[in-house]
Amino acid sequence: MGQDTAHTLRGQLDATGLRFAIVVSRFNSFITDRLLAAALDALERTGAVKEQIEIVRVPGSFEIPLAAKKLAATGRFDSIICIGCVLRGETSHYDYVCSETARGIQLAQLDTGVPMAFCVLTCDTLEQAIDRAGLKGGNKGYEAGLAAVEMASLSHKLAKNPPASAIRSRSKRR
Ligand code: INI
Repeated sequence: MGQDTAHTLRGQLDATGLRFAIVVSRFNSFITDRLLAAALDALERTGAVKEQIEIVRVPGSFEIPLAAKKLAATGRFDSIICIGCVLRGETSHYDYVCSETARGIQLAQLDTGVPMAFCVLTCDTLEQAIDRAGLKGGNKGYEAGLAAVEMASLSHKLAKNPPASAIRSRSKRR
């Protein structure tokens, strides 16, 4: 059977009616603010309006997983975008922050079932980060925004569940 004939499920790039949280680290905010702007642009271009988006600020990347997990546990969001920027210093601190942040975000999405887009840059230099936050390498925030929309849509299809907004308006009616 060719790929064209196989039944294929995929998420749609349509944010209508979906709710998003964006967890943003203040550390290296020169970079994370640019990633945030691009993530918002991606959500808006796919149909989200500001009432569907909540932004939560945390001190550094290491704090992102806990905030993301708590937001997911509220049941109010269809997808969460995690934004940070870790730059290599002279010690092994960088390695711990990178690996625990990535591991924590992965665990948080697996534990809660709420998709989480990973937009934590892990760079050797500020120049590398600048390139990925809007210059040479495009903007990873935009990619993360699109991934969040696609995964929210796919996740509802896989679970045959309505979006969180539909659950909330149904319970309000009761
Ligand atoms: N946090 C970052 O997001 N990026 C960094 O580059 C960074 N460095 O280099 O130290 C960083 N450290 C802070 C860390 O994320 C925590 O906020 C801190 O350890 C307090 O828990």
